[in-house]
Amino acid sequence: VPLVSGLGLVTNQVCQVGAVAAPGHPYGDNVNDLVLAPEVADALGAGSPVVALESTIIAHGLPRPDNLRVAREIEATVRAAGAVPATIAVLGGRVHVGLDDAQLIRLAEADGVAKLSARDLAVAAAKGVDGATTVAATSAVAAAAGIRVFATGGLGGVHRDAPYDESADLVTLARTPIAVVCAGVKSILDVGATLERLETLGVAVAGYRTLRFPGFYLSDSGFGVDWSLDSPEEAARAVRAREAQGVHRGALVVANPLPAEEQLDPALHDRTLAEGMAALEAQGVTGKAVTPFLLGWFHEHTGGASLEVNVRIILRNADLAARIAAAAA
Ligand code: PSU
Ligand code: MN
Repeated sequence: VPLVSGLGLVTNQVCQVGAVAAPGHPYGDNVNDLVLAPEVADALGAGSPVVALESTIIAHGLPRPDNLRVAREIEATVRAAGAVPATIAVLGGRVHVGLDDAQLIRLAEADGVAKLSARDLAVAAAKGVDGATTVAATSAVAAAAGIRVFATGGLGGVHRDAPYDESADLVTLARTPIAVVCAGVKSILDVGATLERLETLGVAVAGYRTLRFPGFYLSDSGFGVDWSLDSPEEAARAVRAREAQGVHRGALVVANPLPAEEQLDPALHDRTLAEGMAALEAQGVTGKAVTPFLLGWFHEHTGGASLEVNVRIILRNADLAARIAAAAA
């Protein structure tokens, strides 16, 4: 297996990403052992737009068989908006940046795919397992590969009830230079506390064409933000400015709300969430199982409405992320 410095030289091999990962990228001096899909390697080498996509949505966030269909639709949406999709996942312990269709199928259909945060990547490599990457792991891998923009559904954050539970998405975004397009944080969380933590951690937050912070299934979480970015070009200028300044090493969250007419009915949302929280406690679900449990609860108890909304969120974010990546390239 050849080891080559620089992107775009080796495909589907161990690729040692040395020197400059992407123009001006602050992680350029790191050395990474990543398996780049040929198309992703070529795009990064050429400075063409690439959008990172997470795999926890596929393996744990969406029910089968919709998950595979949606995973393909997300990639198609990124392509249609002019960027190369790079779904990130761990296969046989190796960190992959960009999956082919057989690999997507493996992730969507296999049982026992691990849910991997950034801290799990090295142990997963030692164990040789398959795993899906959360926002934390995906953003860390993407930034290390020189990808500037990442699309997901909703970030993890501070959970509502004791025992205290805060997603590693927050601290990881604090030290990861990437733009994350999402519909805010999942509405199953304590949104106010999560926004406070994002501020404390120095994660930049801007609404996309709004000063209201979106609430994932809901267009408005009830909280505001200090900034709005009003076009892909303006968001791309922020991406480039951060790189040029070389001061702030954390993420830029671009919070893209669903139009009000496309959100989940707020009354149905609140009722389903209250029931889901009660079920969580009754069944003793804790830790990393909480988020998949609550998302699954919504999908089962809204007659498919939350699934439809979740898919729309992801596709809209994929489209916007691709436009930002194209404008930044
Ligand atoms: N957003 C979705 N579906 C998901 C998730 C986010 O629309 O499945 C996943 C993301 O991977 C996120 C994770 O990083 O949930 C958060 O899990 P936890 O709260 O255990 O950190
Ligand atoms: Mn947790």
